[in-house]
Amino acid sequence: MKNPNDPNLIPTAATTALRYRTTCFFDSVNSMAQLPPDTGWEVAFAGRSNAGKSSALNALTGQRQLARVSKTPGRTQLLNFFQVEPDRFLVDLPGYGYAQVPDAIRRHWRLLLERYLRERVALRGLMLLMDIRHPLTALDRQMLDGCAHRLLPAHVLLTKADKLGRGAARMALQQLQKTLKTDYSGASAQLFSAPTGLGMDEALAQLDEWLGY
Ligand SMILES: Nc1nc2c(ncn2[C@@H]2O[C@H](COP(=O)(O)OP(=O)(O)O)[C@@H](O)[C@H]2O)c(=O)[nH]1
Ligand SMILES: [Mg+2]
Repeated sequence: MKNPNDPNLIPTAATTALRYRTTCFFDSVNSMAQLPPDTGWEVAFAGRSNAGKSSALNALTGQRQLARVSKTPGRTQLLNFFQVEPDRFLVDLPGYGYAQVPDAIRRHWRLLLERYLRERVALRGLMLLMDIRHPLTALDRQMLDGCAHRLLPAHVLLTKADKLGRGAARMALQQLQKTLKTDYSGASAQLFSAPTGLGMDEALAQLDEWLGY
C-alpha cells in the first residue's frame, strides 16, 4: 500500500477516494497462465494506442506515474494489473491498432485479449477509451461486440474532451450515445479529460459500482 501523502500523488485530485489513491502496481502478465487467481473483482481499461489509457489510470488514481504515459504509442504490450486492494484490480490492457508491431506479436496480443475478455470471471466491466476526435473505430466495435457477447457492461470514456469546445464535445457524446443505444445497449458513455478532471467523478462512480464498493 502506498502512503497517501506520497509526493508523487497528484494534489488536485481531491475527489479521488483514498482507496484509489493507494492503488499500486501488482504484476505484468503476458499469458493466461500468469493471471492472478480468478477470484476477485476487476475492471479492464482498453482502447487504441494513444487514446489516453495511461493518463486516465493516473488521473483516476490521483497518481502521477502509476501507469506510464507515453508519447510513443504501442509500448504497453502486457496486461498490467494494478491492485486497489487484495482481490480488486484495475487492468491496463495492451493498446490496439498500433501499426508498427510485428504480426506475430499483434496476433499474440489479440488472442490473449480475446481469451481474457471471454473467460475472465473476475472481470466486472470494461472501460473503453476513445479519443473524442476518433470515436468508435472498427477495433472499438470489436471490443464492444466481445462485451455484448458475454453480457459484460462497457463504459466509454471519450478522452481528450478538452481538445474540443464544450458544444462540440457534447455533440460528440450525444452522437456516440445514440449509436450505442441502437448497436450496444449494454454500453454507456461519458466525456473525460485527464488534465482538466472533466468526468472524473462519473468515471470513479462507475469503477465503484463494478468493483463492488
Ligand atoms: N489534451 C489531452 N491530452 C491527453 C489526454 N489524455 C492523454 N493525453 C495525451 O495523449 C498522449 C497519449 O496518452 P497515453 O495516456 O500515453 O495513452 P495510451 O497509449 O492510451 O496509454 C499523451 O501525449 C498524453 O499526454 C487528455 O485527456 N487531454
Ligand atoms: Mg499507455
